[in-house]
Formats: sequence, C-alpha cells, structure tokens
Amino acid sequence: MSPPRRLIAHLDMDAFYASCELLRYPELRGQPVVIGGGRRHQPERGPDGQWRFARLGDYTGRGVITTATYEARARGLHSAMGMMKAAQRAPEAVLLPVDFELYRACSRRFKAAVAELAPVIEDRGIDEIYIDLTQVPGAQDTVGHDPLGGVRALAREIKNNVHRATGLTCSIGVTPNKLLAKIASELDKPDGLTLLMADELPERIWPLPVRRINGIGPKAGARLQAMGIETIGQLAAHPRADLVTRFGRSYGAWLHEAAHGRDDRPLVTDSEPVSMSRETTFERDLHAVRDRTELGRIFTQLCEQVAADLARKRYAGRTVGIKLRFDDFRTVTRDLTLPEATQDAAAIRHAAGLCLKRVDLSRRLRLLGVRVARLEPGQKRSIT
Ligand code: TTP
Ligand code: MG
Ligand code: MG
Repeated sequence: MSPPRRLIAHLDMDAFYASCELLRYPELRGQPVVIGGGRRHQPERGPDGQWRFARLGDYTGRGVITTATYEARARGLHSAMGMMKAAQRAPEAVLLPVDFELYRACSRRFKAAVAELAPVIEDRGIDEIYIDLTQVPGAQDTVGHDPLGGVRALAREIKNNVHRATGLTCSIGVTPNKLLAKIASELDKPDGLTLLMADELPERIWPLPVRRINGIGPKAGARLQAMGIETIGQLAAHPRADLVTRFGRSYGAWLHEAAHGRDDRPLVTDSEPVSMSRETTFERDLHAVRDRTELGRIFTQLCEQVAADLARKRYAGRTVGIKLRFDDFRTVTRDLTLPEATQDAAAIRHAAGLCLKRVDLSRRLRLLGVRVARLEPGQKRSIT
C-alpha cells in the first residue's frame, strides 16, 4: 500500500482580537471596529445602562491599529495603520483598547476545541495553528466521487467545533504541506475553507504575488520585483541557478522549492524542544562598525530574550550559536559548546560574542539570531 497522502491544515482565526471583543459587546456586530486604543478608550456605561464607545474620530496620538473588523477593512482600515490616518477614512469607527487576557483565554479555548478532533497540532501563536490531518480517522476517505470528501467533512467539523467552543469563526486551508496550507487559509477569509492539492498549483497559487509565501518579506519581495518577478508562477519559472547566485545557496534554493509548492517540514508539536532561539530582521541593514551601538544593543536583547525563554521553560543549554544574514541574503551560522549548560543572559551573550568574532563582518547585516541548543532540563544558573 502507498503511504497516506499528507494532509496539512493551517487554521487562522478571523479578525481575532476584534472578534473576541464582539463576544462581549455584541451590539457592535456589523459595525466598523478597530482595536488599538489604550485604557482611556475603555467603554463606559451611560446612565441608560448602554455602553458608550470611543470613536476613531476623537483619537489623537501616534498609536497604530492592531486589528480591524471586516466592516472596518471595507473602509480601508487595517493592522499597522496609524490611527490618525484611519480616523480620516472612518471617523465613526469604534475604537477599543487591547485586552490580551481575553484573547489568550479565547486562544486556549479554540486550540482545545481543535485538539478534540485532531491532536497533532503545531502552535503558531495566539490565533493560528497547523494541524496534521493525515492520520485522523476518515480524513483519507473518498465520499461519493469526491476524493477529498473525508478531509473536507473533517475540516468543517473542526470549524464547527471551534465555533461551538468560542463563538468565533476561523479560516482553514488544507493542502499537502505547511507552506501551501498557510497560503490557502487566507484565500477565502473570513469563515473560509479551502482545499488545494498539488495539481491545482498552477491555477490557484501561481497567479498570487510572491509576498504571499511565508518567508518572502518586504526586502526579498522588492528584490524579486526589481528582477521582474511579481507572481509565484514567475518565480517558479525563473532559473533556479540564478536565484542561488542572487540570493545565496540556501535562500535561493528555498525560493525555487517554495514557488513549486514543495515543503516537507514536519509539524513541530509540543514535545521537548531541542533548542531555543530568537532572531530579528532589522528595519534597515546594519553595519558591524558603523552601527555598532545599535547592533550591540539588539544582540544583547536577543540573548536576554533567549535566557528568559530558557528560564520560563526551565531549560539550560550547552551550545550557543548565532545566525547572520547579510544584505546579499547569504546566511551564516557559528556555534560554540560550553563546558557546562547555562541559561544566563550574560554567559550566552559572552559565548555568542565569541561566535561573532569568527565571522567576516564587512557586509551589512539584515538579520541576527541567537540560539541555545543541547538543552538539559533544570534551572542551573552558571556563575560568570
Ligand atoms: P492576524 O491573524 O494576522 O489577523 P486577524 O486575525 O486580526 O485577521 P485575519 O482575519 O486577516 O486573520 O493576526 C492575529 C491577531 O494578532 C490580530 O487579531 C491582532 C494581532 N496583530 C497585531 O497585534 N499586530 C499586527 O500587525 C497584526 C497583523 C496582528
Ligand atoms: Mg487571524
Ligand atoms: Mg494569524
């Protein structure tokens, strides 16, 4: 028997923070609502018992929108837009402050609702997960003439379970891998369900802009555009060797594979981590000498974040590594193994600094990462 088809789903909640708020303010349904205010925008009850909401038109300040309901999006408002600018487009939109506690509670509930039906889940943050449906009973079944009938019914059931548990809608993409599933879940938002198999790639994926691929950011997107490559199909048609020349061996080859919809990464489930890392892509490329202070500050901050991650999860690690990506997209890594496991920020910073000394830093950097591997349980604190 041939191995079962891989069936990987990506699930993303619709207008997540805003939808959570509508659960407690149902009277706002159908209205443009944006999230992003501070405490002073907390709704207040009027003498008539009705909530009084802050309006975007009354906003002054430099804040940005965290998310917007689809009604607000129809007026051109979106995440990361300055609220003063948004107010010009839709002064009547309701403004609500951010309440992470509420969103975290909803997040836990929707994930539990999915886990009841499909336990192999990779957590990708507050409002999204990958789900491996390959081995879920019924997922491989043909229903009538529909070879995807089984998995279609399962995905609907997952959506229903999420809605029952939270009152919220989500969008799901089901495809042979994580890369395509992430793209597919966005194709029919909100409340969408998109199934897409490899043979539909030319028709449904290739017309999309390259930026829809998770991993092609603004800079790579701009460089591709300068080469005349706008769609995923154009990227797929471009010679692989030229991508490797321009973007480096690893990223260039990955671009080619991604455009052809190929991705065999497994789901990373909640089992024991092998390493913990933090990385950041800079707003602008930084040079080791000219931007020394800023780079040093970011470097230290990454080490502190990794140390905090280790402490929170109660791990210490023996191997400290760094990852650099240069402005020509070349990526290099260096690592170093310590005599004893550590979770101490200063010790990590020291070891990462030694790694950095082994790299030629004449080119500007676009990304810096710090990683601690060979993890051991325990809270040993090394003295430095
Ligand atoms: P997204 O899933 O990107 O967006 P969304 O759920 O609001 O809307 P969509 O239906 O398009 O999926 O992000 C999830 C939440 O993360 C979002 O509700 C608010 C938060 N968020 C930010 O804090 N800053 C941002 O820039 C974005 C994009 C999201
Ligand atoms: Mg979402
Ligand atoms: Mg999301």
